[in-house]
Amino acid sequence: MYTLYYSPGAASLVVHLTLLELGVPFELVKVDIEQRAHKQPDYLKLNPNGVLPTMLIDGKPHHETCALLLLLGERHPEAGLAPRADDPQRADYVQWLVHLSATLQPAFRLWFYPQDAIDDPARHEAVKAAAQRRIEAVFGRLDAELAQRKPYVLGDRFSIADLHTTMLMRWSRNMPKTALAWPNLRALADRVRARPSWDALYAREGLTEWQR
Ligand SMILES: N[C@@H](CCC(=O)N[C@@H](CS)C(=O)NCC(=O)O)C(=O)O
Repeated sequence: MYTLYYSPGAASLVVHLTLLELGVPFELVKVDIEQRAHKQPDYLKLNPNGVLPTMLIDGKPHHETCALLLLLGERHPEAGLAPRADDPQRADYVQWLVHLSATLQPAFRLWFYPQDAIDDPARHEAVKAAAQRRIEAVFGRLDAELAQRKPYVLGDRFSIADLHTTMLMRWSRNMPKTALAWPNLRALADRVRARPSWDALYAREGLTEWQR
């Protein structure tokens, strides 16, 4: 049994979407970021980093988006959303997920939280400009890779890597250049956004922007 601690649209979104795609039972607990509930002792006991997501797996708390995605894929091989350890596509799958989490996601963090990098508010715009350059560079490279593999990250095979890519694309929706400007990324996001899980996610998280 899974319990996902989430905030609408946050990094928890891709874990939520993966749970919906897997069709497994789970519970949701909304964490009020505005009220800083994720920095309170009760939540910090679950996730000492004070960030979303956290997921209870059989009652035990775990965190880190990429780790949760890898775990879910492995725990439900019958769903076919992650290549198994002996599958030739496994290496590309793990590489793509880790690249998103280790390179693109931290650049987005700088865009959304420039105060992580530097206290002086007068320099936040410069931090955001650097983050934007990094984000656009990654999207450019991912688009070029997708051009070789399309329509999905693993070619013909749909996987959790497509969900993660689409969530991070969504985060660019209010940036000067959104991820939809890259044609292969856009085609991928359109496929993901056409799935019933996407509408279910929007209904359950109360989201509206960037649904289609
Ligand atoms: N490395 C973590 C980062 C998670 C993260 O930065 N979550 C953001 C939401 S997208 C958060 O909790 N922000 C609130 C804050 O930092 O105060 C992961 O991948 O799970």
